Amino acid sequence: MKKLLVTGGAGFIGSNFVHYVLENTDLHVTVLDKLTYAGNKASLDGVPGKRLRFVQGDIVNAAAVEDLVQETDAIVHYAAESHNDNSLQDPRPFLETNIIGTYTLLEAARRHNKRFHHISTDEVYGDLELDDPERFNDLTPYNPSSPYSATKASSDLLVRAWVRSFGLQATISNCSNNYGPYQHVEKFIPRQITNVIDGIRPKLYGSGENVRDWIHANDHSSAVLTILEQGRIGETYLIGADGEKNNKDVVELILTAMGESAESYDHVVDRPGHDLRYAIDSTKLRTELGWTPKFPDFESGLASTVEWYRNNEAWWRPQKAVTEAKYAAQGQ
Ligand code: NAD
Ligand code: TDX
Repeated sequence: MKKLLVTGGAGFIGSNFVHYVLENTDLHVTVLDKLTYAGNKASLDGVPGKRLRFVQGDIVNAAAVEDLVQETDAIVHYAAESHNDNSLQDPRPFLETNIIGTYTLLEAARRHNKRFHHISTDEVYGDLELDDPERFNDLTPYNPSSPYSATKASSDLLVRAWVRSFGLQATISNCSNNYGPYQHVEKFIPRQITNVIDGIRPKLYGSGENVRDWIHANDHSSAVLTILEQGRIGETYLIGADGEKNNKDVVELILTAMGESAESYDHVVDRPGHDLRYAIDSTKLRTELGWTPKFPDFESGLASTVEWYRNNEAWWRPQKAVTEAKYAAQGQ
């Protein structure tokens, strides 16, 4: 394997993956990204440029995809509409990119017999009670709640069907909530960090008891590369770093890390259908492929993420006002 096609490589997790691959392997990477509101070419600044090619294009467009798939060795598919709140306002782009876009790539990969790795989320499994002793594993039944997670579940099932029906050489990974540099300010952690920088009180949906299982984006990248290199075809691997925290605790940690009082946040209107808790059991990935996270300490990872947003205001500033105006219109 010498060449990778990375869809959505100008987004949050995709760009972290491109940095990781170019810094840790000799692979050549082509990024295919539509540059929606969530894509930013500047997220790829500073990578070893000779092994990176950037192509602006839409994964829904079969003609745009065809040659790029033909000339690569493997496809790592990150491109998606990714924000739950947006999917509640307007689901259509989610159906187009997440379902039809994945279908378009699968057909091209099938035609050219290419290795395919599909990036997905723990949200396809629905949510858990706060006191449920079980965590999600690759046998947990699908039970998505939002338009976003329903489209991700659809795309996972398409990949499984292409493996079974057409013998596609594919793997799937379902990861928990990522944090780290280059995450759009619409998402929970960057929204609150940039709010504090701007002197706005952080906004907690509902009671703030909802639990997310946090993993540093760098650990997600190392897991994906491990699966790409060593994963068994047709298998699903869950990626997680035992990082469960409720939203209230995360907001308090952000405020404290930024030198503010831990109570200076507001409760706002809850997200409709808000999943209560996600939690990943990543035993299969750890025992079968020997993967372990390198950034298991959430508090120090959060502190370096705060530093990144303090030092990279030019990267996030253009998105901030428009994002907050959207939230204000929703009472959030
Ligand atoms: P993001 O919204 O930050 O980035 C998505 C990228 O895809 C952007 O660069 C955007 O321009 C691009 N894109 C969107 N539609 C496209 C299209 N039609 N054609 C080509 N490019 C298109 O998302 P993210 O948070 O980096 O998530 C990336 C992937 O990881 C998604 O598949 C998501 O479901 C999955 N995931 C995310 C998380 C998380 O915590 N953020 C956790 C688990 C899985
Ligand atoms: O201002 C906020 N206040 C708040 O309390 C925002 C933006 C969010 N929240 C809550 C909602 C969630 O319980 O914080 C939690 C995290 O919210 P998001 O960052 O929107 O992430 P989530 O909905 O959990 O989904 C994320 O993880 C799974 C990614 O956005 C998805 O792409 C991924 O599949």
